[in-house]
Amino acid sequence: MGSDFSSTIPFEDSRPPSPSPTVKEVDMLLPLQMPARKPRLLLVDDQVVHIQLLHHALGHDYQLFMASSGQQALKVCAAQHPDLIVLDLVMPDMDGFKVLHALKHNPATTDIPVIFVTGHEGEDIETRCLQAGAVDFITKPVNPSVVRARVKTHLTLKFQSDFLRDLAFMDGLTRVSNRRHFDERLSLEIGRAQRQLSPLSLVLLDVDFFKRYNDNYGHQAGDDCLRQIAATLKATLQRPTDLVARYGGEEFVCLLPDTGFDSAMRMAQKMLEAVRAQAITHDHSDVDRVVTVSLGVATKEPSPAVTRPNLLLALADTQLYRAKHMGRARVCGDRLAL
Ligand code: GH3
Ligand code: MG
Ligand code: MG
Repeated sequence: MGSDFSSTIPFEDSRPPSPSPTVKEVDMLLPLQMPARKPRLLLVDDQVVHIQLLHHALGHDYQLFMASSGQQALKVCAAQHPDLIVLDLVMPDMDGFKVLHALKHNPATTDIPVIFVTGHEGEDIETRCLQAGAVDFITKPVNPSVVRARVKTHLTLKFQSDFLRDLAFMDGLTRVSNRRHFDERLSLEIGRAQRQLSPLSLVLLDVDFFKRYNDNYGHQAGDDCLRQIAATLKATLQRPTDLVARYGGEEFVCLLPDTGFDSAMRMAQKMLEAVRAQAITHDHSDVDRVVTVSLGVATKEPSPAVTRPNLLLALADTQLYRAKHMGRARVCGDRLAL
């Protein structure tokens, strides 16, 4: 089964966009969502002999991490972010229930599936395990084929639900975030900027003379162009907290946490140049022979003042309008008045 997890087939984007996938199509898509890396498992048991047994059953197909106490399990979890945990129920000091409780109450670990392993049998204990939030229950002595099969099933379910969640936040054409994801992140980041007194910037970007591009090169070429621009913007932004989203039509928006006005203006200029450097021919643009973009920057400077997301967006929009009005293929920006 190792090979099941070791390859992913690139997802081909075919136009025109189809309506929501059917159940059959989703079934066909989901098995492809296994990560290219080996899935990561955390094995927790206070008895070395049991860890060795599990290691023997699972070591070939997975990257394994081990812990011999509840406390250690929580530490390894925080450091290694396993995809699934096989957890002994009976341990001294901190038993499996306490570990599970701690995992479920931490947003960073609450989605990690946990399979309990115990020497106790019976409906009561099984019910308690499942009610506590475990996804499954295995009894000792552990049968290697059973543990392999259950681990594989629950990993598959985990990766499928991760994939569906990502899909709900992704723009189908360009594969960057969609408007919904952007709106959620913007509210979160505004709150964070207020609390931490850090700056926050937005860059709104619109393709110049894109209607003429479509009219002359066709809708398919227009779509390809949008995909290329999205990829370029993503490559230009390098901080993991930066977000590129398709705002709608031929407009994109970039969210830059912890970024002041001068840095945001520099980033916007870099994006302008990166898109131009793609050299996508556009013989019908009035500003250049290649596809260009206009950009509007808005910055919320560090302040505890409450800012509505729409205010920041409206300022970026006004600046984008100015950039268009001043001749396109340029950056305009302003700080939000507090
Ligand atoms: P400006 O420089 O003032 O921004 O002019 P423009 O032509 O880019 O702006 P306008 O708003 O007049 O036209 C935008 C065009 O973008 C119209 C529409 O055909 C095209 N467009 C919007 N969404 C998509 C898309 O998903 N795919 C393609 N191929 N084109 C799109
Ligand atoms: Mg537009
Ligand atoms: Mg446009």
